[in-house]
Amino acid sequence: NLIEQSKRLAAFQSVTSHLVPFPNYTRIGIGSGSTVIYVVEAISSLLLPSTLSAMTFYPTGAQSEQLIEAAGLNLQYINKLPPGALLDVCFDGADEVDPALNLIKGGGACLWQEKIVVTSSKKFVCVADFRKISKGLGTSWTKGIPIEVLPLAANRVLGELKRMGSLEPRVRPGLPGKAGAVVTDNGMWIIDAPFKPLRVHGESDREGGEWQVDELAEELIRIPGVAEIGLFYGRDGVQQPEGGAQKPVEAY
Ligand code: DER
Repeated sequence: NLIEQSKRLAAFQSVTSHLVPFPNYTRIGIGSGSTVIYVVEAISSLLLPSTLSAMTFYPTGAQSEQLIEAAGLNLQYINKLPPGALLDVCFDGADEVDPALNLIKGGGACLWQEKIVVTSSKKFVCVADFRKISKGLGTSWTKGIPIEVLPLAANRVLGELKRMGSLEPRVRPGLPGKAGAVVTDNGMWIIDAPFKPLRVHGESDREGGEWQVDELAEELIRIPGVAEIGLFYGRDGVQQPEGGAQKPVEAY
């Protein structure tokens, strides 16, 4: 169908542009979700076996790890990266992309390891089909900003989010067959916190609950009990960690 075709096209285009021309890359990060399945398919089909055998692939969670293994690619974990070393490139999806390439991520509850891998990479290629492009985060992805939290602190965080103007924040329930909350690969819970669409530039209207994306991110990450947030910065975002990228190179 159209959506799957556009995801696959975006994935093949991103690998053609950001990996095929660089056979000397040795460390590649692989994100989580359904679009990244096509990224791994593209990598397996567009690169020579001899090139692939010299590359190592770093996952962002259990699903990503399975993708790498099923494709017969060399698997390694980010904790094996020498301190100060960076991956050459990482590919990951997004739930929503604003004009400054700020992202909502975490629809697949893998945001914590994703942000670690993204910020351990020299280049972050965000693979996002037409549905994800929006004028302000929260416009098309209305489920809320995914926030990874310590289960013990979930109620405290919910209260803080409501105080900040989140509309009905809630702990993400498990799917049928899993009583209770979604438990992430890190043993944590996810809270989805809907806000009014985030402003790309300018300042927040805190009283009105209309936040500017950077200002909201800086408040959310400080709430005690929050492990990581599903807001990733684009080009105009806050200073990137030394050497690591949070800004996607392209949104396809
Ligand atoms: O959970 C995540 O961060 C995923 O990368 C998600 O944002 C993209 O998932 P999709 O490719 O299935 O839309």
